Amino acid sequence: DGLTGVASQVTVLGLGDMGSAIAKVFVNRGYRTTVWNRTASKGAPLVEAGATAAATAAEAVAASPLVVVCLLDNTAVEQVLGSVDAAVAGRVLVNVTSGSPAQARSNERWASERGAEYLDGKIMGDPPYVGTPNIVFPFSGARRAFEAHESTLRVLGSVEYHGEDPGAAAVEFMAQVAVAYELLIGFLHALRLVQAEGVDVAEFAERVAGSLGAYPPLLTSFGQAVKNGEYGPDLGSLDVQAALMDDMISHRESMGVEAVRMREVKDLMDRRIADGHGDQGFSSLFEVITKRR
Ligand code: FVH
Repeated sequence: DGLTGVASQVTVLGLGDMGSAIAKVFVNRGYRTTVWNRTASKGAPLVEAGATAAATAAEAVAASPLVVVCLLDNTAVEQVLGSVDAAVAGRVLVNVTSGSPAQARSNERWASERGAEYLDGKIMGDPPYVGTPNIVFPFSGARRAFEAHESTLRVLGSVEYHGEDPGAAAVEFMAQVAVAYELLIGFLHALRLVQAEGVDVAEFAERVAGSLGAYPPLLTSFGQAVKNGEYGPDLGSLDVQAALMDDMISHRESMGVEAVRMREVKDLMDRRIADGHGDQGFSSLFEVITKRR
């Protein structure tokens, strides 16, 4: 069964762009790979490459000790696992479908009630990078299952283990996605702003790309400041930074560009200053984010 030893047989449920990339890597690395997809025709290229197509999800699960689930969302996961039900007994389920920590914990309970072990995984990267170190898979859940199958999971890319809480990988994933979305939506607004001022957006993007090298040390110093609750005047004191905010906001508004994020920054700065911490820096805004009035 899936709870002992290294698997040479793997099942993949879900053959969208990501599931197909995962299955292809297993086939290429010599794993006896069984695949299943709701729309069966998507399995054809994998069968041609050497995989075996199962007629049902339950048959696919029965074929291998290790079962990787890669579907659109948790609703699809619940539907597909519901059709499999007791056939998961003795299997290790590795669910790499995007979803929340609560969903991961609920899936773990479902698997455990049926005698399966559950690992929640998330995917940070795109399908072409599967099988390379340039895609990251955070995992969490049963340590025993992770350690038994770590070498197989490493075939997929860079692997991190975040502990026994099945929700931990989703916590990491959702926070990393949030950082990316917040950064990128801010960047798109900046592109709107410079374009409205007649600046070449591609050239501006190149300059921003060049300046991103300054961020890693800033992020790690913010992490330390928040952890220790000790805030130096990073990016300058808030008193000085706040003096710019009205101009930032009115410039955006004058160019017809959304200013909601700049208003939020100004509001946080004003509150931190009102609390008597105008001598501290940007990282200290963490304190007012967590203490809403
Ligand atoms: N593709 C990417 O770049 C991102 C990278 C970051 C992580 N995501 C997550 O990976 C999961 C799968 O994404 P995907 O790219 O493979 O998505 P699709 O190509 O749209 O394939 C979706 C598969 O899910 C099946 N499916 C959907 N609903 C159901 C259902 N109710 N019952 C059974 N299967 C279902 C769908 O089947 P079909 O439409 O082909 O019949 C596909 O196999 C996802 O969580 C991303 O957030 C990928």
